Amino acid sequence: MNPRLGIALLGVILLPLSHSAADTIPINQDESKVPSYTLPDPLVFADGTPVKDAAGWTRRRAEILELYRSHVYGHTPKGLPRKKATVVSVDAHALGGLATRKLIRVPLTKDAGGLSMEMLLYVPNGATKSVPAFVGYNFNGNHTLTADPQIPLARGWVPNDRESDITNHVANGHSRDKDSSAWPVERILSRGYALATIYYGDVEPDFDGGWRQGLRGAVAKDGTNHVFAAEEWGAIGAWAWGLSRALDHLESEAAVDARHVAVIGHSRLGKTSLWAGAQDTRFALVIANESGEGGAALARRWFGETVWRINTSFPHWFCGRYKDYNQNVPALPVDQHELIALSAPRPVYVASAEEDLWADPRGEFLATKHAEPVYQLLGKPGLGVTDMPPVGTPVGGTLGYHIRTGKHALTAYDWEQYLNFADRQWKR
Ligand code: GTR
Repeated sequence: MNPRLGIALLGVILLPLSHSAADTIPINQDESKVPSYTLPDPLVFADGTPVKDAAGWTRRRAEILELYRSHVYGHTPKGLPRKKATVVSVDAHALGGLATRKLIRVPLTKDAGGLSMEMLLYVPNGATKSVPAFVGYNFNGNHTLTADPQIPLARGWVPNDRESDITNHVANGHSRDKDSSAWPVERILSRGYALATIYYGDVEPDFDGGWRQGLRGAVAKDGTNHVFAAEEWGAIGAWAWGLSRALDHLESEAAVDARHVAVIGHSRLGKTSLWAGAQDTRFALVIANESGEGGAALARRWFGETVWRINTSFPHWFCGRYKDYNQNVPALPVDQHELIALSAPRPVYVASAEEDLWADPRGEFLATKHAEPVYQLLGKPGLGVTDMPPVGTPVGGTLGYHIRTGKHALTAYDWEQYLNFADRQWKR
């Protein structure tokens, strides 16, 4: 048979199949089934010329950042209002005197009484100079980190089956200190770091349509009638912008060394910390805890969550254009090693958990590894290992990585590695 005719016939036969595959891209969790794939090279410009030096990387970096804006997370609108934050309360003897606790209201919109986020800041007492800090969103409200009754309950929407609007959080199980295992506050403080955290729902409630109650709705010219164009920002973009506003305030806190602020996030909030670190180079260190698909995991590796699946479950996280790649991931002009590389030469730590197959631990390791050439070009060691380390064996130079035992969570073990990593990077 004429080979062209053969291919045409095959196309006719496969067309209905590939059409029905549109809603059934299977989830693979079998390493032996992962097909080979080719990653875009962060050190080759779109026109095919190689990046040769740091100046070249600056230009290539701008190119990759633009691709991420146009195809993955969307563009952050220009000229968004930035208003000074207000310190609402100060307790110089928080946590039995270990720290000073501040509650800070950070406005997100122009109008007084408009949308704002509430930041909880702990600074260790007794430091002789300003201290480095971690900043990151929490999932269920600032009040869930510690038992401190002075911390106001989260306002507005909090996830309860991730869709309802709840006013009585405590009655709904969002009790004080329920997330304390994810936030070893006293340990962080006793290691000499400040900790700033914000409830992510303050910026945008996390469901499809949540933007109407959040930042993206508040700043759209046509408000809640807005229809998003394909390259406009999604929720991850809005959350990332909020982290930069948190850093704006930290720059005004004399007790905080704002040149040494690490941005940290778990899971969807790890995707957010990577995107925040990529866009805002003031973040001196970036941590993505089990950030998975759309975070540190390679999109082209068919393992765990897929582009199609994440766009279907969480259509609001990314820009509209990202959906174009649901059935055609190889056409994506970027892959996630390049998201990590956008933070170079600043240190980035990626972490996985052994049982968190959904997030593709090996894909998270490989993305970190494939970001390394950019670090090396800039004179930094990068990851410094060839193979994925065994469970419970943190590795790294400017790029850090570990896989620990257990499930999808942010744990004291993870924090211990982040504290050690920050100590090493900042020679403490
Ligand atoms: C999952 C989602 C992941 C990850 C996780 C989380 O359902 O598929 O991409 O973000 O949620 O944020 O906990």
